[in-house]
Amino acid sequence: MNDIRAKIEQGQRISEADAVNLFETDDLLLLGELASLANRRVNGDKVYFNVNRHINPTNICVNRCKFCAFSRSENEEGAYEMDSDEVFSQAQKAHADGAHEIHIVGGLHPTLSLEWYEEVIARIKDAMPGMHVKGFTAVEIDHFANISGNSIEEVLRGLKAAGLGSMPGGGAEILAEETRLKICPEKISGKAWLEIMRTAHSIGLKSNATILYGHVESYGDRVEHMRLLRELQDETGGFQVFIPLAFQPKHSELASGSPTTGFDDLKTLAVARLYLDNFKHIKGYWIMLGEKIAQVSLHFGVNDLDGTVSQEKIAHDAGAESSEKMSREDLVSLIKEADKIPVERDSLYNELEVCS
Ligand code: V47
Ligand code: SF4
Repeated sequence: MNDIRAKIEQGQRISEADAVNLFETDDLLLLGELASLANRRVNGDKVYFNVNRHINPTNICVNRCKFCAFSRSENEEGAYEMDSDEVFSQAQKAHADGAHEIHIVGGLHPTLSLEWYEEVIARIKDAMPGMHVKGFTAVEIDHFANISGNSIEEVLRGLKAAGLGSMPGGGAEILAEETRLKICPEKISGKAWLEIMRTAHSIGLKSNATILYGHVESYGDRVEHMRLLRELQDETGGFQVFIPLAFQPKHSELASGSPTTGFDDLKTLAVARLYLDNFKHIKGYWIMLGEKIAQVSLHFGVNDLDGTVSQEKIAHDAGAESSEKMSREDLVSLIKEADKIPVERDSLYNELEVCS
């Protein structure tokens, strides 16, 4: 531990073995101290948030990952599919409520065409040019390539031309292939996920990156996942933020699992901050962490709390107990009460307002 501490204090990169050791320690307060040191060096006491809304156009999905309680098969009870007017009117409502970003992700629908998605984005951007559309995981991009016959790069270029501003980090799950096969056997491989992100970055689309933790994976899997991300980030610099997603265990095929502990949540966020030294931002996604752990995480390396969110479905279908949205005012006071400086950001991390 002393060696690792010295490396971090001197701003040196830590190794995979160091990261596993950090996961294995029970000295949570030491992890918090070191992660706070690393975070302060790049972000000071600022904590970012944005005003956004999630839109999930459909939950019909051909993949049916074992951890997912959101997806349905076609014609199954609870399956839904919005028409483009509905997606548009949800975006309009978000705009009227002051959102700067809409986050669009959904199931892999067997028949909705790539053109349908392009038209929806173009319509939103036409009516609300200032609205940032962050949309479509690498898994959806692969699906669009399959149904359209276009290459990954053509799909990404088409969506970008229609107005896509950046990509969320979903679909990464666990990139280590053996464990990935256990939790989402139908999904694109970890290698394919990374390749799609590489292509997105190469055409100027920034993206986020996630990890889904707290199910059947080992600490070694978590570190392998972060190693692959750190290497790609060294190459492209295209990732904006890393977001650990705490597994919500209810109503899915992996439903026998228990929720993550606050201890593991804070540890995972702190190790991410320490190992991913080339990611400027680490997000504490309050929807999955719960508001209280998210607040404490601001002293464990986290400098971003996502946003007001509004209408979250993926975590809540799997039993998340957090609210489905938070007001801007509540987010600001949650950050201030943790003795940090709230800063409203846009989707590309430009500062909009320092709320001191
Ligand atoms: O890819 C599915 C995860 C992801 C469960 O980029 C689950 O800013 C926990 O990626 N328990 C989609 N997680 C959500 C996502 C995301 C969320 C917020 C912000 C950003 C961003 C991205 O949700 C999926 C999957 O990894 N997921 N089911 C579950 N039961
Ligand atoms: Fe489909 Fe995504 Fe759910 Fe997997 S996580 S079943 S790809 S909606």
